Amino acid sequence: MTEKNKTLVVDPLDQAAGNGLMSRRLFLNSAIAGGATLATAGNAFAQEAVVGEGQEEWTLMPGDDLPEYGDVSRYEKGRVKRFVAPPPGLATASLSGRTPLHLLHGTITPSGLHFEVTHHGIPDIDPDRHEMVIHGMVKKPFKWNVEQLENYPTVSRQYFLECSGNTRVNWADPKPDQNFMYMTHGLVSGSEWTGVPLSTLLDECGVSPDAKWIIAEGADSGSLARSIPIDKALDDTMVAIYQNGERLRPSQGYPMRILNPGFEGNVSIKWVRSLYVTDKPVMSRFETSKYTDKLHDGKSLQFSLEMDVKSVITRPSNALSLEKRGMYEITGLAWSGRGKIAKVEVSADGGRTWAEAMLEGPIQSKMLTRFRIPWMWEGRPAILQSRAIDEFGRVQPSRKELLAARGRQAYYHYHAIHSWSINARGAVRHVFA
Ligand SMILES: Nc1nc2c(c(=O)[nH]1)N[C@H]1C(S)=C(S)[C@@H](COP(=O)(O)O)O[C@H]1N2
Ligand SMILES: [Mo]
Repeated sequence: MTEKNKTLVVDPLDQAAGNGLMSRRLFLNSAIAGGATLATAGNAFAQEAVVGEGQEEWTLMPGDDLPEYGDVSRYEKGRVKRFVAPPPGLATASLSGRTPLHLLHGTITPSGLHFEVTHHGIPDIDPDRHEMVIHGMVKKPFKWNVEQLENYPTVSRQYFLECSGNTRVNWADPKPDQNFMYMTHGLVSGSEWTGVPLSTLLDECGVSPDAKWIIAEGADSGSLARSIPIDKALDDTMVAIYQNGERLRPSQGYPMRILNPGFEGNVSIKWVRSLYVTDKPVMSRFETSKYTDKLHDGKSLQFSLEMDVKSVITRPSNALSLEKRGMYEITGLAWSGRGKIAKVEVSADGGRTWAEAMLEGPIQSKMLTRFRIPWMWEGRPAILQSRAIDEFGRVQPSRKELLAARGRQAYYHYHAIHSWSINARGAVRHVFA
């Protein structure tokens, strides 16, 4: 195919919304399907030149020995997390590393790239000297080390984890943040978590019928503590010991952590050492001065634990500009703290018209869902947006709607529609639309 006839003639019937959005089925059922029609297609090559000369050195000699624990290719070492420096002068500084969502495909975040938030650094825990105890309003307190937990019947489930501070720069900024998207959205990741349902362990201890809360506390130096409602603890909370098939990474809570699916990340206590069963919340600093939500009237919401319905386009994004006109795939991630994603709509004209994106299955409750839709970019300016809807009919709000409802003094739980503007040269910027 020559460069010239690569320009695609698109059947108007395949158009699904304004400014070039195509039917989500286009790549599936069209005669024009295939890499050659994409603007990002590879280079043409002259057949004769390939054989024989100019052989690369790796084709000429035996390769390396086998590693005991595999690492990524040395050419991939630049695909790393990004850190946000704590404000200067803080004694106990929180650190966070953000997942480079724009460099990943699928829905599972490689363990080494899982985002992390730690308020007191990463403790170096010897698993032989670490135990978790359940005590308080129980018939019989028990404690377990990781070996003992591993002998229980475990469950493996895929869940997203999101810090409620994710995307918080978008609350107040007078100007949209132009850092690459992991700075705005990189505090969310998806994993397969394996662990023991907390209900199994609570059962063994015999929880009092008057119990209402469980206070989970970590073994890090600041012993972060949060209160978990008993209904959640008896529903799907787990004590996770594996992540993506391997023992937890130190950053994620090695050797054991609480995982509260769909809840704000802060409640999923890492390095957990104590679960205290009680009838009232602990009112720790992390559920009073932090992780509460200021409202218009000066009052604050407390225990706003469930994460909202949210989505973001990861490609194209401000880290990945468009090089030429033609057909692209718009793709991104959607999630809801309450259940499954039911639908994602995409707009290329700043929200005037919307087309339904294809959701990649199996769609799992409280897990990232990938969406895709073909887009014909003719070189005109565009504003790309995605809007997620969950199985309970919750719709991701526009920025305007969210600010009207919550005001600008809010800090956590920003989840509005995110907008990428594309100019005639294909450069992508974050805009408030
Ligand atoms: N013990 C302990 N647990 C913790 C934290 C912490 O600093 N200490 N940070 C919390 C916060 S704010 C978040 S968002 C999640 C992040 O989990 P991750 O680092 O595995 O992504 O862990 C939570 N659990
Ligand atoms: Mo967090």
